[in-house]
Amino acid sequence: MYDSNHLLSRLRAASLGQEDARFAEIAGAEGHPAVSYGALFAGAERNAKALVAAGLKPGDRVAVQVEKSMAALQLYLGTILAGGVFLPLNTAYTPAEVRYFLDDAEPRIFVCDPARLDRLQAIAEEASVGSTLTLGADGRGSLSEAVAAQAPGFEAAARSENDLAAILYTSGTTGRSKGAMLTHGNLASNAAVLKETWRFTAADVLIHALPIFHTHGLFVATNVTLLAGGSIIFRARFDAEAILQDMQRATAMMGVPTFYVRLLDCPGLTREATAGMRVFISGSAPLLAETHKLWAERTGHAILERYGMTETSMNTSNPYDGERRAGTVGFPLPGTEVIITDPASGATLPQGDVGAIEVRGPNVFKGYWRMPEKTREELRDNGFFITGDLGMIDERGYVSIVGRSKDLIISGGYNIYPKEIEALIDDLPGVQESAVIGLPHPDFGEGVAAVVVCDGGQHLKETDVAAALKDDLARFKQPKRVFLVDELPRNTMGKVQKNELRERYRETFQPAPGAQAAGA
Ligand code: MLC
Ligand code: AMP
Repeated sequence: MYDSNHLLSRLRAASLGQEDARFAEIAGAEGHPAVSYGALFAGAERNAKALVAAGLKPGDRVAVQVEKSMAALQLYLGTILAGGVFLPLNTAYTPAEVRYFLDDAEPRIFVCDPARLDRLQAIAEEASVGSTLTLGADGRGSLSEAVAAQAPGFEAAARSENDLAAILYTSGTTGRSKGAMLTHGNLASNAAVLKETWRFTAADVLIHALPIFHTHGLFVATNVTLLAGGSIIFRARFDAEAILQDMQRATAMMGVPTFYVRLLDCPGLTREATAGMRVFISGSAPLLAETHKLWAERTGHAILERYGMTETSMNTSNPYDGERRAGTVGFPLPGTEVIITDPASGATLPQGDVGAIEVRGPNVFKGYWRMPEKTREELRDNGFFITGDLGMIDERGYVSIVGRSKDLIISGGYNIYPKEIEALIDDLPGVQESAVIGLPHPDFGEGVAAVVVCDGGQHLKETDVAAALKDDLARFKQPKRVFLVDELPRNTMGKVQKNELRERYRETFQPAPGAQAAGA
């Protein structure tokens, strides 16, 4: 029934005929209800029908800003089944941020939380969205009603590997978010490679505590499990103590480094507690070698670190068998090429040199939505994508990321582009200019701080800046500290020296000397 749909036919293959097999345990819900594969896909089919009834045609975007739930996952699968392009949005985005995505992507359908409908309905109408539906964390809403009215059974829309399956927005160095266009082939090929590389099978039970609006939780965790016919323990949010309990029944976990740092703070994290676990995978942000070491000492497991991006899905991974080298992101995945180039000339550098990381393979996206120039700047004619990360490949072939050529902060696995925040701060009355930087943070890896120069004679306070950003920026992007200064350090070319600022304020979020470090 799904044969003509490139991605869904693959995601369904392992569970065909296994209708009663468990796909998920809904952790935290009363009685921990289980969802079978049969129920998962019946729900996806109902969603597909409801979307088509709401006007969806193949190729149309379905923008979604809803809390994590099984119904939201079925909406993802239903969208693909109906030939739509899934466009998930971070639940932390403010209406001002959502407005940009709706204007830019022109979705046919927008699904939001019923509690936010009042504020978002008008925005959706102004953006000419065809139909706005709701889906709450409790499963209620107009989409849920439309879905419940449908019977299962749906002839999948024909989609080939080059058709779009999703658009995921990723912030840009200019402050304007870019929609990364991911095809059926991108997602299917990456999931297949990861399933093999990490040895996922139907016997696996994955702890799924990541959000489902990003590549990591939506595609890596979910698609790999589906492809293997395994199951997940589905948690609405990260909770270290609850996850320790989950490890009694699980075999695998995927998380951002903050997960590991927080778990290390739990006295219950021991060899015994993790004895049934097969693999711990980390990515989305650098895992400190120290965290890797502490984890191995406490649990006997070497965390398997991998490297990916919204635009490329996963590129490299430490080996399942063989040494998982702390501080490296392992080898290029089968089918993916990684080269290190001279940032200025683009020439490939000799092994061991540090340069720009470029990747090519079936995982690499099709380009940025309606941004041909941006696409040309970052995606070469020969298929190599310039990641914006700086790195090297050692004599054994392990890739290390040593820095970024893009001005980017990664906080708790979320990407934050300083430019977006600086533009808002610079617009505030009384502000002359600002520089937003990432500083070492014991929990989030990097924490956002803003350094602000006031207009002569103005006496702004730190809290004035924070209050002014409240309604415009998602909470995780808001500076956790604001410093008011007389001037910003500049080099002879007039460029603001962010390195100097990072050095000056580097202790800001660090625990006081003598206090116990947060696990890392
Ligand atoms: C929450 N806060 C954050 C934050 N998360 N601030 C900065 N960075 C973050 N990541 C804020 C909250 O708004 C709150 O602010 C305060 O910090 C404490 O919140 P919390 O309750 O402790 O946060 P929590 O809900 O526990 O979330 C932390 C987290 C979450 C790490 C679990 O951020 C998370 O799930 N991150 C994963 C992101 C992810 O999936 N990335 C993958 C991207 S894909 P206040 O002031 O109100 O108290 C990708 C490609 C790849 O990168 O390679 O995978
Ligand atoms: P995103 O655009 O949100 O998908 O974030 C992608 C970026 O996250 C990459 O370009 C890297 O800078 C970073 N990243 C992902 N995985 C790792 C990792 N294992 N180590 C260091 N950085 C990583």
